[in-house]
Amino acid sequence: MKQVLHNKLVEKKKLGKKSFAVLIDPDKVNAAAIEQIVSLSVDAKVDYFFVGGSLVISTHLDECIQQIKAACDIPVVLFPGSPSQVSKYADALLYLSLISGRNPELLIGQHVLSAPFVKKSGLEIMPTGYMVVDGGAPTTVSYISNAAPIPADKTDIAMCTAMAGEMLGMKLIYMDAGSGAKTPITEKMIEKVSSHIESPLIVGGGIIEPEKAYLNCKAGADIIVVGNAIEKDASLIKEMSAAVHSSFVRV
Ligand code: 1GP
Repeated sequence: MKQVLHNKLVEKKKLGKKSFAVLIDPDKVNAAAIEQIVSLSVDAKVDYFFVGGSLVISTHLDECIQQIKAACDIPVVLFPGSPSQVSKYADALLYLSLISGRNPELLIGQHVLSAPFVKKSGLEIMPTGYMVVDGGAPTTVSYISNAAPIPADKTDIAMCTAMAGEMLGMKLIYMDAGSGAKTPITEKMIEKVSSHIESPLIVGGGIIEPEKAYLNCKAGADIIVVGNAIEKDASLIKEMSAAVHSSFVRV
């Protein structure tokens, strides 16, 4: 199996380099918005585009990714809410297992059903332990997943969940307070989790200020994901990216 992006991430983590990912929800952007986001992202040296959403209603996922790929070299990583959000035009797929929940469908069920199709896609598959943390608002992800999030102050539960995910073979851990979360994940939880795993740690959900992105990185996040705030104000891409990259930690 391909491991190009994953190897790069591991390498970056060893060097203490942080990455910034812009999340594009195909439901919320048209071609003009994608053009603007891509252009600002290239200028701001954004590291990845994550594409997907808990509920993608529109049918232009392929077109959305093809447009991004035609305009730049920034890798496109699928962040799917369901197996229908797999596109061969992307570079990689976060192969998410919702390890914070107890919904068997999202732990393994949907993976079984879509395995041959996913394998045939030729995408780089990145096994990802996906942990939803309470962000103070009922988000689409918690409703759709029908699974309780980890309480925001239960850092030990988050730590043990991430450790278990890693020992089960997940190559990445993604802590998500949910898109549009009122309260993003605390630095305390990020510190606790990151100090107990070796895998790169992705953090997102409700990050609206560059300062927060910076603090999250200092606490141990390796990739910061921002969606909502950028949909509202694309000019934030520059500041967010600069904040994440300035948090470089020499290790
Ligand atoms: C959600 O982590 C992502 O799954 C990003 O969240 O849209 O709130 O930035 P926001």
